[in-house]
Amino acid sequence: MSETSALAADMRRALRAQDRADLVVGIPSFRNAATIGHVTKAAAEGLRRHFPDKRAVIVNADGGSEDGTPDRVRASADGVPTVAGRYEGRSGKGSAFRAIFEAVVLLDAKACAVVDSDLRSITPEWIARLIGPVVRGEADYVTPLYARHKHDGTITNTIAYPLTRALYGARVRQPIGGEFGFAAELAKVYLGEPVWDTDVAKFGIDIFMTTTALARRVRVAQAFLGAKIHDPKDPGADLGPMFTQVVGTLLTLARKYADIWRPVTGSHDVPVIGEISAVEPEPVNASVRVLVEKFRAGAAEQDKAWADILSADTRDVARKAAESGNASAIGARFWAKAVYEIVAAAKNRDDTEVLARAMLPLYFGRVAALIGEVQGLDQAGAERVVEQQALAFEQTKPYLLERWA
Ligand SMILES: Nc1nc2c(ncn2[C@@H]2O[C@H](COP(=O)(O)OP(=O)(O)O)[C@@H](O)[C@H]2O)c(=O)[nH]1
Ligand SMILES: [Mg+2]
Repeated sequence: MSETSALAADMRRALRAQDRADLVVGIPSFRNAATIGHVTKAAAEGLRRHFPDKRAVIVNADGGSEDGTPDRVRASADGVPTVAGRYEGRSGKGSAFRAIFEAVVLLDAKACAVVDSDLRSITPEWIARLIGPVVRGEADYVTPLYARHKHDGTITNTIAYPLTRALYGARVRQPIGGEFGFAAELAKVYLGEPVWDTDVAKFGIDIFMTTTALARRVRVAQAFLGAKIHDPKDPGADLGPMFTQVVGTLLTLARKYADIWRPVTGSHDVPVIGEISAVEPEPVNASVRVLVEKFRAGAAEQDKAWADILSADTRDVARKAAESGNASAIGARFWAKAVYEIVAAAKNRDDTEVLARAMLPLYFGRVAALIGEVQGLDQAGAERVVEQQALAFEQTKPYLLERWA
């Protein structure tokens, strides 16, 4: 049974007790007491400095932290009205966002920004750049653009960015960055979609928001935010569940929006808000040894699934690369083809999570290969490698269309 609301009674009451608002800043959290105070302070200061004439409310939707996370928000809001509490329903970031969308509607707000609670590098300017374009009527959906260390954002770099770009034709560099700005109408669209029992309630939320915005052809802009510094995750150690949630959602949506992406060829730039400047992000660790081991173990585990999903050629190359521990065989073109075989398999299947799990070992292999490809390169050099890979996805798209048909 699907919950009809993610807002618990006490949060709903607290929101009703507020006057209506123009702007909402939403902060999802789960055990972020150490960092959320700084995020709240930056949000409050951004609202005060950049939108002095607007009425704003900060909404913290928490997953039941025992470390006092919502208290830190209340204590750090510097006089900006704040509603902080626990959301209802499945635990996950997406349920927290659902509660925030509902708060936007209840407060009759016009625009909202959401920011992660583990951010160290957020400044008041982020709020201006995320909500400003929506307030000024220049965009309906704003994605972040930041400098990330070359080993951070591996799900973004290997699949979310290149696949979203090739499917929907928009060069949204951080489709799952976590920080977004959007118009209230879009929040209503999100609430109306029948996704809240799926991985969208978890880490599928970001790709759901971006894909829905692109498929509906709303006006999208990217906000340059400098460097993203947050609690880092090692791609080998931490990212398996997040990968299947993001990719499972991506595949489900590819199925739903096939009529929209099939005619799209090439891609176009998405406007950037704010001056892009060079910034040095903090290094993120990635263990190639762990990645290659996960590639090997996952390949053995998924061998039967691969037989159903992948072409004989692709399976053969992937198997040999995994068995010999030679991840460099998972180059950009090969990776694009393998991804497309899995996307095409989603045409006639509901179990996209199974398909995402079949892709996971290949992703570990691809990340290991990519770490090799960007070795010794600076930020700009690594960025060029990611762009080359995105081009490979665009150029290989006819293969997807062929397999889809
Ligand atoms: N409410 C809630 N928030 C979550 C949950 N999982 C993650 N978040 C929040 O979602 C944001 C992004 O999560 P994070 O782990 O930093 O993911 P990443 O930065 O994408 O690797 C943070 O603000 C988290 O506190 C959850 O289960 N419930
Ligand atoms: Mg984070």
